[in-house]
Amino acid sequence: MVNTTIKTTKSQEIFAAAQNLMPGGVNSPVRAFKSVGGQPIVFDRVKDAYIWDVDGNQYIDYVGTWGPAICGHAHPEVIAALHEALEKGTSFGAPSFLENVLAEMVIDAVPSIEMVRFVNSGTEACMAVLRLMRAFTNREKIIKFEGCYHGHADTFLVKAGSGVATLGLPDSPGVPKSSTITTLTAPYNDLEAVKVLLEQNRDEIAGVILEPVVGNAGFITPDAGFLEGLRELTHEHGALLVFDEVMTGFRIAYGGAQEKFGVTPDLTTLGKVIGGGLPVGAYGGRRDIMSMIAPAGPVYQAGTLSGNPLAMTAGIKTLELLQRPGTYEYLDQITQKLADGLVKIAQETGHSVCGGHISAMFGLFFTSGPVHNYEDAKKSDMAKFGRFHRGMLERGVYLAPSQFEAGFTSLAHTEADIEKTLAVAREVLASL
Ligand code: KE4
Repeated sequence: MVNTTIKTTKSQEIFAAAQNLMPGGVNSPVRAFKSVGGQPIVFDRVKDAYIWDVDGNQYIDYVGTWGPAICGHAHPEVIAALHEALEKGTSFGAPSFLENVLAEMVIDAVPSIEMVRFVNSGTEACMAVLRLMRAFTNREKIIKFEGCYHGHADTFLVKAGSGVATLGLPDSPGVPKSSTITTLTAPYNDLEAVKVLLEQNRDEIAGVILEPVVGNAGFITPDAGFLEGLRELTHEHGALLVFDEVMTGFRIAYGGAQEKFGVTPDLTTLGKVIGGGLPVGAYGGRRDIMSMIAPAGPVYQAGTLSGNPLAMTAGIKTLELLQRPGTYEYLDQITQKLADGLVKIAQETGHSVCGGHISAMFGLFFTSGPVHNYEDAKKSDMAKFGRFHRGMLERGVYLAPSQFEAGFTSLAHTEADIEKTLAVAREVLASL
């Protein structure tokens, strides 16, 4: 039996059955709660900032289906737009005006994007952008950063973050050496390491790809000058700069981290928010580079459900909601109250912690820190994080089930939700 004070009978029954049907009982590893212990709760429905599990327990949600629910779950205007779209069919596999609409919104919003291609996940977007950067530069090697996660394509599964870090699978079986031999890694925030790699592999690096604010090694922010330094170094070496904004896009700011920090990459990947909870990924950037993508150019990439009308509809409505005045001020205000409150309460109850937020993204490490990179993040007390996670869960607060993830707020989170979360956190932290 799981040592929990909340009634989770139905969750346990369903999850037990799931494990005979799907590997680990889940369709994405991090959902299995492996690193925090205990069993996951099985969701029944979500609305606004809340989750209800199959046993009827209610939770304040800080995962937001890993980012898409930035306007709150099941926003009435998104649902209404989807109902209308559904009447016209679920998939076309042909051009539709909706694709033009969302493409124009993305191009208008994201500084680096002059042209965009929609796909069905962040992984697909990162796979495509990898092929594109290699084709454009006629070079094969890439530089990524330890702890950053760019989806599960072979080439990126090297010192990756998120579920890979959580499960301690820095180099997953089944990934041939030939796929990773061209992947060079550096510590996040270490410009000197990047400079050395570029010089040691002169004229061989197609590009540098990173999360401009890390969410997959826990929440790690770029040091002052780091992003600007990468922009200069990649220019100097004829390499492309790629921001993976699958998580940060439209969350850190409407124009993403590149707008917030004023650094414009050559290519950007997106996902999550732009699908409003339906499967969408995207990659885009300079017109001269994107024009290489088939059928305009020779670089092949395709997808049956790419630009799906339902996903486009949910994305369009979500971005419309985010464009409303006061959105990012509100997100910053409530997330600051939450993140600063959690750090303060943890310190008051005797824990070594560090953490913070940028806009609607936050994180907390059980280490005095500071956390500048993945090595620092790995020094945090994972066991304590697991106990914290379970304690919060039992009191109706749903946090990401891994130290190597970030937290997400939404426009639906109220001041009262934040107050309640901080009160629960004080109780849990005092008991750890
Ligand atoms: P997806 O293929 O999961 O849509 O996107 C991959 C991806 C790419 N780049 C970044 C920066 C990402 O954060 C992600 C996916 N994020 C994880 C959460 N850390 C998705 C959750 C999961 O794997 O279940």
